[in-house]
Amino acid sequence: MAANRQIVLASRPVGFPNDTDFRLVESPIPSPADGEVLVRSIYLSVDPYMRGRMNEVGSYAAPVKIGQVMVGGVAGQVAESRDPRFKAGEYVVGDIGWQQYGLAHAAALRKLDPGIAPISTGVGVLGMPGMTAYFGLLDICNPQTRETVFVSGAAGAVGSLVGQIAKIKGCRAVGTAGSDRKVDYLISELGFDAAFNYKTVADYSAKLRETCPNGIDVYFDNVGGAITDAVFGVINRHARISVCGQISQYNLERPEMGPRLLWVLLVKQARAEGFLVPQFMERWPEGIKQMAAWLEEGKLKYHEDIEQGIENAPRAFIGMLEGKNLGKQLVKIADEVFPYTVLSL
Ligand code: NAP
Ligand code: FER
Repeated sequence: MAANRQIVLASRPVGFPNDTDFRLVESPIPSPADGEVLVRSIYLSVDPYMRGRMNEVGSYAAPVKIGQVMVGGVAGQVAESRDPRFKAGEYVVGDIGWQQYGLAHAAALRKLDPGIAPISTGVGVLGMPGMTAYFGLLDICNPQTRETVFVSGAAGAVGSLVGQIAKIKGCRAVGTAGSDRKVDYLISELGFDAAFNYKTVADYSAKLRETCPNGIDVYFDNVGGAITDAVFGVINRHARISVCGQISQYNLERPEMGPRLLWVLLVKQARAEGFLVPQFMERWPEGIKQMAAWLEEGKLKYHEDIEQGIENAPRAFIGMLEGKNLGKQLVKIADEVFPYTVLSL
């Protein structure tokens, strides 16, 4: 019988992760029990939250144990089902992890319709990152026509969608990203009104005043750190800040110190709110439906960077943390098999 290739956590990173923190192992392909489904991974999503799960102390979720398969969302195909709701060959999304095959409870899987969009979108624009952009912007910040929406980490999976949703809502969209290529993509491909490269701009405050002449009404923060400190200096009265991520802090060995800025919220009568995307889980169908409609209408674009092979998942993950990705970073684990045929292992 074929082996299941898996990537396990080998050691806990100190600062930035590297290849040796991961190990490729092989184990037998498991069999589903009653109510379970065996999923064959096609696209693995690598996401910033995984860095937090590699730490010894968890925050909102338990750490991955040493030797345990790395956690991760997968778009794949049902290889074997012991639940009446799923048939072999159907496309699904689930928390399968960094492995070629994994078990899931049927209730924890979501079906994908390949007729709506390529299945890779199930872990991208029509999945967790897409719902993060959709609810994190619209629910947390309630952007209004002609308001200025600023997004950090703007060329990534979440940020690239946030700016486009802001445009759909009639806002001025401005963002920051880590390369000139990304900045160009935001303006010429995605329709951002302005963007700048935070790695080459020295004075963030001056650049924010230049690119956001009317101030910032809505800030969608993917990054934290010095960019966020500067944004606080230009927010308007009644600004709303969506605290989505703080990726500039995830790989630090010691916490960064910064200015004390809560007084800005006070004098601007502004609001900052953190969120975790599963809190909107009951409303994901509504969000996915709307995002799929915008895709169909050509109002929303997405880009995927795809690394090949389970063995390259660590490289793809580390590359994403380094900013090598444009849009959503995925790993292609296997090819699709013609739908609705029974797969032999
Ligand atoms: P992503 O933006 O596709 O990829 C991560 C990007 O972060 C990189 O491409 C890189 O782009 C940028 N980055 C890395 N180090 C940085 C630094 N020191 N300063 C500034 N930018 C840096 O990832 P994503 O999946 O869309 O996630 C974006 C953010 O949303 C993350 O903070 C993530 O934790 C958060 N998130 C939160 C939730 C939630 O429920 N709250 C859900 C999903 C994601 P550059 O080239 O621009 O540096
Ligand atoms: C989740 C909660 C949070 C999740 C992802 C996140 C995969 C992301 C958090 C972050 O990046 O900060 O259940 O599902």
